[in-house]
Amino acid sequence: MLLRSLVTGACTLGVLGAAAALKLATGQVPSALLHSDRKSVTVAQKDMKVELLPALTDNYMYLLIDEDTREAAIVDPVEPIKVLDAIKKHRVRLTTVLTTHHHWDHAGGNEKLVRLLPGLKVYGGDDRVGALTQKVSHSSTLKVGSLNVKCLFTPCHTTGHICYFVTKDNSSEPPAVFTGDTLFIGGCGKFFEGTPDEMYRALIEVLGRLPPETRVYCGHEYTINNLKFARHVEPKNEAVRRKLSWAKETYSNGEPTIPSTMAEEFTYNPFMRVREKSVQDHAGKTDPIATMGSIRKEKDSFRVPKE
Ligand SMILES: N[C@@H](CCC(=O)N[C@@H](CS)C(=O)NCC(=O)O)C(=O)O
Ligand SMILES: [Zn+2]
Ligand SMILES: [Zn+2]
Repeated sequence: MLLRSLVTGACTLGVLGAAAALKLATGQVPSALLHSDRKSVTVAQKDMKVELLPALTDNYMYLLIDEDTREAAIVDPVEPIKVLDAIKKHRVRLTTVLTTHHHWDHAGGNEKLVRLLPGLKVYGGDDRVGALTQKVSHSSTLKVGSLNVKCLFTPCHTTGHICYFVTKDNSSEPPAVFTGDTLFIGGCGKFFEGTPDEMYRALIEVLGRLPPETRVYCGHEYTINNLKFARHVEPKNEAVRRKLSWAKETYSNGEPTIPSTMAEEFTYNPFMRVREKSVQDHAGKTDPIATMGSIRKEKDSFRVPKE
C-alpha cells in the first residue's frame, strides 16, 4: 500500500491557508503556488522510503532511504541545505548523489553538497555534471545499502540523461524510477539535445518496459500543464480528464502530484501513447516516431488554457 504522510511546518500552514482561501473565493486553482506552499511528502514502503523535497519553483529532489541499513541517496540535490535538513530529520547516512542530467536546476547543487559532506559518491552520465565522481552508462548498477539501482541511459532532453531504477531483492513492493527531465507525469522533457527517435526509445522501449507498477518520480511539478496539453491531444480520453481533475485538487492543497506509475502513464500521457490511433490522428501521422516529433513540437508552443 502506498503511504503518503504530509509534512508541513507551522509557517507553511499559514500560507496554505491563504492558498485554500484563494481557492474558495474564486473557485479556481491558484496558477502557481508560492515556493513555500509546496509540501514535502514521504512515500513509505517497508523496504524503501522516498521523501519528495520540493526545490526552486517546481523542481523535486528525492531522498531515497534504504530501511535496512539507513543508508540514503539524494536525486538532483539542487538545494543542499534542504538536503541536510532532511537527512538530519530521517537520521540517515547520505552516501550517494544520483544526478539525472547536467542542467543547473538538477545538478547545480552538487558542488556545494560535496563541500558540505565530503566523500559523497556523485553519479551521472555526462561530463558536464558538477562534482561527478562516478560516470555511468546504460545498465550500470550500484547499491544504496541493500537497494539495487540500475542506470537507464535515456538521451534526448540532454545527450547524457540517466534515469535511475530502484529495486529491492525479494520484495513484494513496487520498484521506483527517478526520471529527471525525460518522463514527467503526463508529459516529457523538451528535446534539447536529441531526436524524436531517441525519446521514443527512452519512453517506450526503456522506461515503458519497466514493471507496470513501478512508481514514477520525475524532476518537475508540471502535471497540470501537461494534462491540459494531453486533453487538447485526446479530448475524448477520460483517463486524462480524471487525472487532470485530481491533479488540480491535489496541487491546490499544496500537495505533490507525484508519484504516478508506469501503467498509469500509458493511459493519459500522450508521449507514452504515440502508438495509439487517437494520438496519431491528432498529429496527422501514422508512424509513432513521427507522432512523437509532431506532438513535442506542438507542445513547445502550446498556450496553456486557464481552465
Ligand atoms: N516553464 C515551463 C517550461 C520550462 C522548461 O522548459 N522545462 C524543461 C525542463 S527544465 C522541460 O523540458 N519542459 C517540458 C515541457 O515544457 O513540456 C513550464 O512550466 O512548463
Ligand atoms: Zn533539464
Ligand atoms: Zn529541469
